[in-house]
Amino acid sequence: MRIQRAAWPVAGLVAGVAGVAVSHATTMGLSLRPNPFVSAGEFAAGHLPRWVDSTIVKLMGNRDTGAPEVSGSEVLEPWLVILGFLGFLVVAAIAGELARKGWARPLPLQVAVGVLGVAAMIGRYTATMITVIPVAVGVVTWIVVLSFVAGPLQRRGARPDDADAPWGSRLRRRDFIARAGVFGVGGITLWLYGGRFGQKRRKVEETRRLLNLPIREQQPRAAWRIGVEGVEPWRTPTETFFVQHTALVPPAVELADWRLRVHGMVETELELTYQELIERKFVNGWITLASVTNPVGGNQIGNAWWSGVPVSQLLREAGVLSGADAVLQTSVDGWSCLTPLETLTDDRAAMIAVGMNGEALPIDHGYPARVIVPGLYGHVSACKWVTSLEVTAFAQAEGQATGHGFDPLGPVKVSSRIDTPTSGAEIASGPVDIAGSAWAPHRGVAGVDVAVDGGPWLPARVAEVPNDDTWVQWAATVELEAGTHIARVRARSNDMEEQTGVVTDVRPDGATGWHEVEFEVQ
Ligand SMILES: Nc1nc2c(c(=O)[nH]1)N[C@H]1C(S)=C(S)[C@@H](COP(=O)(O)O)O[C@H]1N2
Ligand SMILES: [Mo]
Repeated sequence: MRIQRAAWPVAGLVAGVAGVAVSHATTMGLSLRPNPFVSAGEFAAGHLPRWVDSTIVKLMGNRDTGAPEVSGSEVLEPWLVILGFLGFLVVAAIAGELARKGWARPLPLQVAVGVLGVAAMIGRYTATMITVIPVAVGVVTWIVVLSFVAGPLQRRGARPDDADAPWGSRLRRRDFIARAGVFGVGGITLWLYGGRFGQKRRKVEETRRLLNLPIREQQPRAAWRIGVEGVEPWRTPTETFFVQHTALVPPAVELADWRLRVHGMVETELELTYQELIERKFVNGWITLASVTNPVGGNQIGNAWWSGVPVSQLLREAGVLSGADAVLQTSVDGWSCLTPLETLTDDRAAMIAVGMNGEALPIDHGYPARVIVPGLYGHVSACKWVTSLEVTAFAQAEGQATGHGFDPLGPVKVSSRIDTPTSGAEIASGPVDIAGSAWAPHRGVAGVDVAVDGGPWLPARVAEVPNDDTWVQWAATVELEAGTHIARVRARSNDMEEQTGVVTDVRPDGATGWHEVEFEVQ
């Protein structure tokens, strides 16, 4: 009888530990930094009342040591993490006890803990969906394991002979002990070894950070900014640059294992190590990368300072044979795309990029090397973690990415976006600044027009740009009466293509239509 009473909290503990272990392993596997307990500890330590902080510093008596000031929160942090974990174990045991009355009983408690965990994660870091995954996975594991381990303790479904004393059944007791044992041991093992997940990525990340590349840094000039608040930065910060790939987990490539092959319809095959690649002539350039899947007004577009080796140089070294008109780029992860040969050999700055915004290429953006071709959408050109360039012909080959109903040539369409005002904004009366960006990569933007409430197109001011491969910032100032207004934008490329107002979907060759916003002037 006594054993049976303890069995419920034990089931709760086992389930809780399993949940924490799975959450921890997921955190590591996704290479997010701290698990929810560490996040919560850091958060709590960062919000200590001042008197707690100063008391600890006094207790530490580190005035006479001459050591650098230790803050109370730094001292307390590891203890807060442990405290949080112990607190969780108590809650887990209580959840087990609650399960006695039915499996759904502990649910509110478990969900509440999950909400706290999510709050801890996004309170400390940027609120991306991915930081929530380890907590969600952990809570679901906790719930499922609890009902499974406690299953044999439940009266329901008992056989007639043991209906009155479920614990009296030896079979059920054995069943419970087996389940609790397996999940308990499994949970603790996973907890101890879960740190191995994602280890490779952390190691690769370490190497990447210490790399010293011959990159010439450049900051955007003031003249490239239109100077209106609310416009997306002209240089997209790496942290907010859009990320698109089919791989669930981006490949972590060690430099020693990486090679770039140039082969196919060439006179001489090349196989370069990373070192051999970066010893070649370097180019740097401001280039805007857009995705064909970017909807009108969307953010699947970014502008960065890319550094690398011209593709044309490698192709020249290899010697392209006649009859070739395409290059099949293949990634370490198996993704591939077919790129028009001409765009890799003409005057544009197509490159094997190893640097982005003055630093070694981030893993998510294709470390150690990816291709960037000015003027082409990513799906036909921007192979990340690239390892092979096969010179071929469109008639013979097909890239994986070109088989999804998207245009195989992939030139970026002339397009534009209003960043401010945002849709639904309420603006004070007076002159209104309407501003945003416009692009026609490699052709360049010749002009931008704005129209308000279906009125005539008015030319916008356009900021300077260093070259035709980037987007431009634009702005127009209009006097508007109080009420609801609609603003639209259109751009024109240097080769006189005007952005069409005809609305089409992103398939097959990129969305069209004018971006418009509706806002309120007070
Ligand atoms: N290996 C690999 N490379 C890839 C992709 C991919 O799924 N796998 N997606 C492509 C697409 S569709 C785009 S738009 C760009 C996006 O590059 P980014 O993630 O650096 O912004 O990468 C391209 N390169
Ligand atoms: Mo894309």
